[in-house]
Amino acid sequence: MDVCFPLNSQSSELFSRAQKRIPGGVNSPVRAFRNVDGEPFFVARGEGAHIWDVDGNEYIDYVGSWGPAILGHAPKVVIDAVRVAATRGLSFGIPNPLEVEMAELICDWVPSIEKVRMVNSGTEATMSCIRLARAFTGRDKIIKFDGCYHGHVDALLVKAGSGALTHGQPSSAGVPPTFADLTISLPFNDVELLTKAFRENKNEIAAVILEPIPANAGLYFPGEKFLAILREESTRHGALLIFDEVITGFRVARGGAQEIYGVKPDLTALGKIIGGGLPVGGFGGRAEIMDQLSPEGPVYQAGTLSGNPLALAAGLAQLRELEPINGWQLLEESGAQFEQLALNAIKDAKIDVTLHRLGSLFCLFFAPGPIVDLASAQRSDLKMFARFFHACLERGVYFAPSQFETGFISTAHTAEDIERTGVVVREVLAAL
Ligand code: KE4
Repeated sequence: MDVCFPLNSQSSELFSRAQKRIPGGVNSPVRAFRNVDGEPFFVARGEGAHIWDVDGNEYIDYVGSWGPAILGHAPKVVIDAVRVAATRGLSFGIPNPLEVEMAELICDWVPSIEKVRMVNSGTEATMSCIRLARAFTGRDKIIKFDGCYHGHVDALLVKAGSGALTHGQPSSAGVPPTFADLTISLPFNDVELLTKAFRENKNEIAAVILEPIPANAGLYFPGEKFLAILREESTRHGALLIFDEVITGFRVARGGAQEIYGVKPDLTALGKIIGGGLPVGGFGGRAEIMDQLSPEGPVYQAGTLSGNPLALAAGLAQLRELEPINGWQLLEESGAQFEQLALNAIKDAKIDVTLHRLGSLFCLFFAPGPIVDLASAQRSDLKMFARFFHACLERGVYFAPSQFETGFISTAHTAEDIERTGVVVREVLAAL
């Protein structure tokens, strides 16, 4: 691939039109390139690990639609499944066989999930988990962690990560103080403050919700026993433990982060990968909790397009493809190749960069380590990150346009793609 200096006349023209009719010109804030003082390009198409913008510039894509594209863009198995499903009709609002197949696959791959309900986004999944936990426990308060992002749920837009953090609204306007007051946000990995919060809110905590591997303030990891302690403390205090595995689910392992760390949550939120690129979320857990949901129980939760046959056809095709190709092994090998190249480049660079990587997830913090929570992630040099981002983009490598996001490698990234990326990262870090 030649070094490309993005021509962006058509993207610019589209962006100025978009800004007239769409707030910020985008349908989701993270796409706005605000954190990197830039203007977004507009994508024309994607194939495998590559995307092309409307001006014909080609990029190796490490955003992958923020997680769903674990097989890369337009994988044949998914496209074929969607094509067949589409000829049968797009939506019925009637139970369809794919809903049963998806529920059985999720429960088989994630043993903590005895029953599951499909929704249309990760936000709907976490929102429903919160409502369910409050009903099941009869309590109102929620514990979350600074920098963890769980979608744009009122109850969880308190010190949130991802775009909320990127755009300086970790605690969003429009959330009534009475809602926010029911959410206690703590520093991730801080066991002392966790036990204190439980002590000071005795019998009032309905649930603890977290990304078991936080990926929305950059990528960092739970301390040695942190997840096990969360499990013990939640059980001790009669609170539910909710793992938001919208990013990690089916990516870091077939059974997600809970498989890696051997900790069973009471509820799990899912999304992204399970839709194969179409709008799907899901949430599940212990049957006695899930059976509180209408029409079985008193907790109402619904959706016109929940269990949509096209979206489930895409998600099932994608998930089922991962096993025969041993996708998780492929992702680990590509992740390790990227890590080695990046670490070598960092070693020779004259600036502080901390690389975190787990499987196909990675983040380059422009800050010295250790990075264990939001506060340490916020030490990053955002201007340096922005320069890094644009210099890589000019060389045909598209990383997430924010320091407070995570990179995604797919099974479609070839050794050559990653080799090329290593060369670009080395060149750019050396020039910063
Ligand atoms: P959605 O409602 O965007 O499908 O999912 C919300 C969500 C929930 N939980 C976790 C751990 C998530 O990462 C997300 C969404 N992730 C962001 C990117 N970090 C989506 C990108 C965007 O907001 O446009």
